[in-house]
Amino acid sequence: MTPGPSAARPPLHGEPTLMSTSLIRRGVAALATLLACHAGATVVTFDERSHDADFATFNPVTSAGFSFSNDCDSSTDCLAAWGRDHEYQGDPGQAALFTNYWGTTTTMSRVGGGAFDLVSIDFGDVLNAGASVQLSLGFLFVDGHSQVLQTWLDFEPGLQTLVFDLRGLQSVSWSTVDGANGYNQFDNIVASAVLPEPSAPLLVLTALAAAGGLSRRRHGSPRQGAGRRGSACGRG
Ligand SMILES: [Ca+2]
Ligand SMILES: [Ca+2]
Repeated sequence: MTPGPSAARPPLHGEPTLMSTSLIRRGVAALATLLACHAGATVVTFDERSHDADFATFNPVTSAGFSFSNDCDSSTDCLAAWGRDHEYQGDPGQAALFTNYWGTTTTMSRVGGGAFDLVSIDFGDVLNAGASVQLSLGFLFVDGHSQVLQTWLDFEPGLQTLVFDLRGLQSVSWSTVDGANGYNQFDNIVASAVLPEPSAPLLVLTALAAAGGLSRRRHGSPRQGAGRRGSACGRG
């Protein structure tokens, strides 16, 4: 018996597949949503370190998938946070971190390594008084090149946002190189991990699987989709 046109068989080499253009379009849209979900940046606030003592010390600090270590000679008290209501607290009611030793360098990298994009960091003087601070920042990129930036902070109490918008960093380091004191306070670091790019075949499979899921749901009974609604990123 000769198979009819609807019988399942693999497409021949060079033969158009049976997938409709609308199905492909839906798959590409689902893929765009998938990729957009990984593009969100994290804000590292250190607020989980807030406390009611005068100050508390740490080193290193990990927060929101990033590691912060300071090169002071001591091992565990190189970084610190003023109490949440302390007059020196750069993030009143919460926590910013500060360098606990004069002239030391703090380095940020991803926990476990890997590339990240850096949007901005809030900086201030350690006493939150508007003292003069000249920062030197060193950016190391995953492709091996580096960049140095020196800048003065403002002379106002409170933190100040420095915007960098740099992509593909391996680490960023900063230290106070001039000014009334050799310390600095930092908070609200906006950064995002760069995830490995899926290979082209995996991208296609992901798009087709997403399109297939949409198609099945479209043809299923209304009850099959009940209780599965969430955000476009599959959370919430
Ligand atoms: Ca904070
Ligand atoms: Ca300031």
